[in-house]
Amino acid sequence: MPSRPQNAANSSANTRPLRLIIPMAVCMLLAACAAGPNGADHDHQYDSATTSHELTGTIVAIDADSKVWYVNHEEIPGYMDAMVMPFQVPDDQYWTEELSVGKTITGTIVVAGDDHRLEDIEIQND
Ligand SMILES: [Cu+2]
Repeated sequence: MPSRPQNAANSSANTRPLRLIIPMAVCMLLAACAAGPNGADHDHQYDSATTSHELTGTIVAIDADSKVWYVNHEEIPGYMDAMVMPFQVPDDQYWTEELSVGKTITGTIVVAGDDHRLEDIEIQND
């Protein structure tokens, strides 16, 4: 007579590891916004490709948060057609009370590679 195997009536805790396998779907593909280097020093090496040109234009918009002027500049003969272009103007000395849309400005556009800036700015009082 074969003895029946004793049923495991053993009610001891059937401890199944309750592993919550959370898929780490952390998609960190947030492309770094290629915003300009805010507050970073301009320590570029301005090489011989740097050019500078006198510029006259009219301020058509001002973005105080980004410290940007949009300037509708006249043609720069042999270099650039007349156009509206943004200029980063980080220097507080140019953010005066006389700064406003519609003002005529003169300055020197300095171009080095992808970088361009405005120097020796004068806001005309006309
Ligand atoms: Cu331009």
